[in-house]
Amino acid sequence: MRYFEDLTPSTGTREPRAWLKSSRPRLSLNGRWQFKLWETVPDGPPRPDGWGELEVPGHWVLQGHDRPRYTNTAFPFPIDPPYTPDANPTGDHFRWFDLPDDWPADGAVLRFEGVDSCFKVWVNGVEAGTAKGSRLPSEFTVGHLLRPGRNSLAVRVHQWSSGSYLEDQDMWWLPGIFRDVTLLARPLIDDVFVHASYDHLTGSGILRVETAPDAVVRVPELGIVAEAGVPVTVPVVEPWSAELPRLYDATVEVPGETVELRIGFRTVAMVDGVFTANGQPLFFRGVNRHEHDERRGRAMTVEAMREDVVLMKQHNINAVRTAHYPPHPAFLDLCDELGLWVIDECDIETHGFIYTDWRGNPADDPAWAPMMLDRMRRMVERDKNHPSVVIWSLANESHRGRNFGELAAWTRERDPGRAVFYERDRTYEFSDFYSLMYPPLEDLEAIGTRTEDVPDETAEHPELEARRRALPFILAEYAHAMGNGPGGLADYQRILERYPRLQGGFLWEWIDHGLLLPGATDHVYGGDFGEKLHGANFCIDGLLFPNRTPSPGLPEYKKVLEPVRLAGPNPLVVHNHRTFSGVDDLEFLWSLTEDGVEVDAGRLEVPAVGPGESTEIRLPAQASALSAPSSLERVLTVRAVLAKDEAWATAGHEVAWAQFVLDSPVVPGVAVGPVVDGGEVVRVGGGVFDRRTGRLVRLFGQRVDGPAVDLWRAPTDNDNGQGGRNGVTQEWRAAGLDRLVHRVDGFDVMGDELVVRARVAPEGLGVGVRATYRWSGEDELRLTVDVEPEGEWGGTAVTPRCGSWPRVGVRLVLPRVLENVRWYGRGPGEAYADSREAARIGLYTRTVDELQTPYVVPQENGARVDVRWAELTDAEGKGLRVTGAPHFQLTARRSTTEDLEAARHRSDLTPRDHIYLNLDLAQTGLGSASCGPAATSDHVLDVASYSFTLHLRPVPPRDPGTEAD
Ligand code: IPT
Repeated sequence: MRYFEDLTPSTGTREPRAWLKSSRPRLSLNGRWQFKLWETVPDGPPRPDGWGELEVPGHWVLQGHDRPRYTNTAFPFPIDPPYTPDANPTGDHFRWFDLPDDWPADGAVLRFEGVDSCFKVWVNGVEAGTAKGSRLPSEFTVGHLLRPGRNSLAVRVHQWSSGSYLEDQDMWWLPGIFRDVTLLARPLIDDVFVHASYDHLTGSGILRVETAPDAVVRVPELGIVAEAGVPVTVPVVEPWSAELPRLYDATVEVPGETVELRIGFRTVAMVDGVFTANGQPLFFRGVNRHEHDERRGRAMTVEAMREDVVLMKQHNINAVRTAHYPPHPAFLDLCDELGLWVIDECDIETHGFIYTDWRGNPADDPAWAPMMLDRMRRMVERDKNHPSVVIWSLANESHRGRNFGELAAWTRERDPGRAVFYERDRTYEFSDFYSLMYPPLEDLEAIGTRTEDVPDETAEHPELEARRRALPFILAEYAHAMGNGPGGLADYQRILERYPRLQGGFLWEWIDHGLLLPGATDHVYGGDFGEKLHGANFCIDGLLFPNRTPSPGLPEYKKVLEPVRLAGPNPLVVHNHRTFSGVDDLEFLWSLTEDGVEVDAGRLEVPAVGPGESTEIRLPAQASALSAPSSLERVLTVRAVLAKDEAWATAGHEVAWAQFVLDSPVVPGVAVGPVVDGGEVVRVGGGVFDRRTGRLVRLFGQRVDGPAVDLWRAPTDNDNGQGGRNGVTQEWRAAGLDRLVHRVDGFDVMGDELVVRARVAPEGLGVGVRATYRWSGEDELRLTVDVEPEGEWGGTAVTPRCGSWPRVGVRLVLPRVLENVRWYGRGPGEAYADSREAARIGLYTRTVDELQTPYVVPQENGARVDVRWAELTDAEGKGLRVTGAPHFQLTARRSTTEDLEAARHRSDLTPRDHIYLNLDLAQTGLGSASCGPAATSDHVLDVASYSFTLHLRPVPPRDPGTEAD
């Protein structure tokens, strides 16, 4: 059998061990290599001759050779384990390197941090070994193959191997040497296993370092000089936690080699069904993180890794699941240093066997146990010294299988100091946690109260069922952040925080996997190359856009996760939701605004508030003054910001905030003047109406068109549901909301009012809405719109049921020059019914282009909610002000909803010559039905009668003396 198809994990590799920072010589072999791609596996060893070049680490498919491929669950080859197709792209890599003159004569190790998916190595033409396991290190003993001076290194990488059957994660298939390659002088200290525990009752720590027998362990700061293997008690030590990531520098030394370590003292334990660290129950505010860089794929730079950790910390995230494979080891160093709890997940996922109904699933076939155990060992051995890693995850989405029993048993024996996790075996027999993905809120609530239904798998096994029911719960994945979304984060958080059994969750997922191929400006996703089998844009589901800028889901998550909560206004209650630290790192600031303009501000004295505690503070009189009546809205904002610089943010960085509307004045009315009937056109309060269409054609001297009732939006990925199945879009389309036709039924001057009656209804169906527009005004316009459904929206034997609308409001077409938007309402970012926690009341200025959220796949976006008023003006400051009575939602763009709906990539959107302004009473929330539940009923816009009022006023040109703001 060919080595890339057999079930041998590797040949010629060394025993797995920790990733160590050693004083012994090392030579990086990263850089430009020679490269040749074969369509099938070639015969004979690589012979570089007229080859091209390739950057290592890197994926050849992102450097102009072949193409990347995205499937979600499906294997992109026939399921016939362990065999691969003839078309097995194979990349031959070759380079020369010079061995430094002072290279020690006692041997060398060649280390690969990650090669996807199977490779063979030759040093100076002699085979050194083979390995599989893409996201895990392999080391080969090569000293005997080296010669002084110039040496050659050849690596043959096969895209497909038996290992591929274990690597069916929902991500791009990206072959290549994608992590570092290093030549190491043979280690004298082969391995180090640090055991550093913390006793929260006494405040002491115990350090024991298993390593080379004659080694000396030193922790200078603690005055420790100890022998290997001998436990040392430290009477007083500062523990490590994600909140206070205290690390102690240490060394392990033998003659000729020093290894540098950073030690964190901490103890994790399961206490009465609760997972604890240093004696306290843990609560994960987590994300699932794939390694992704829009140009480099999974060949991550340390800078990008640091950016990820810093961004997580800045957004109140305290935990990461390394979905679904061990990350580059430097990432875990950053988690130790900056403070994140880590679930380290093994490089195992056999998801594609759903298509054989799990027949042949490697996880349940003993023949595959060595391959699986090899992966588990390589992960645990590599990462065992990271205090941040508190849970080992056996795999993702690989169904139930006996091999997991073996992995769990080995792991528990090797490292009793951590917990073991596996989600997809519904007995949870091998897991220390109960877990699910994407449950609806009701299910989560039932789990919180331990009243969940018995899974089929444990129904006949009372002991297993009793064990399962006693387990703490982790929400492994939820809130699918695909496209515009997720919605419902606040609802999930409320439940997660309510029940001690629920120890937090991990949102899916950190970053969009959009790829920018050389020279391209649009991100590609599945199907862009005409592949027949692909996962479309299902991997564009992150809180970050592919270029690592936050998408609106990230600030929303940050707000919902706040570790300090502010309630009030007076007294202001400060709740400390942290586990280990007080609030003395924070400064509390208040600000009073009138219609968004600050009129007073100050600092609050907050006494010490211990973890889990709260305190009440009386606000200074001027912060909550309600005395002088004002025609402006007064809002108090309280913010908790970092008092001093932290490693992950500078002083002033906001951690938490709250707003309190102190008084909302009544919106002043509009003066009413006569309606001037001019035959074909009718004039009311600065507006000119066309009798035939019932529409406003001129407004304060500008050409406009509309406003017309609008019920449609460009469906979001979450509207569409998973694979277009369980979404609302289908229902909305079936009811024809995407093909509404307008007809004017009445155009009547009634006293001082112009009343336009219209019917808005879909082609081909009998349902519709009656829309009544009532216009009045003198220099300004007042519009009241009544919308009333008629017909069988509830469905009949022959027509579909439609229970909700995407939006209810009006659409108005404006001249393109009105591109400057200033509004007072929630912002600065977009918000929707179930994703509006992060939007705060304020005065904001953006251009129409800046109001767009650049989703990789265009869809509804950019709504601003609770808008009291908004102005759209031209370069001179002249334009239009819309005021709600009291509020409305604002969406403005240069493309129509229909353009947005048709576009598959951002470059498909060509700006039109107008601005399309949607003024809505409401929209349906977002939900996360692209993988999970849709928006809950309280966030859904039911089919019903609605009425709303808007005022339109001219904005005069700016006085040239005043500056634009
Ligand atoms: C779940 C997978 O674990 C994850 O990799 C990703 O595919 C996610 O879904 C959706 O993007 S599996 C699903 C069947 C719950």
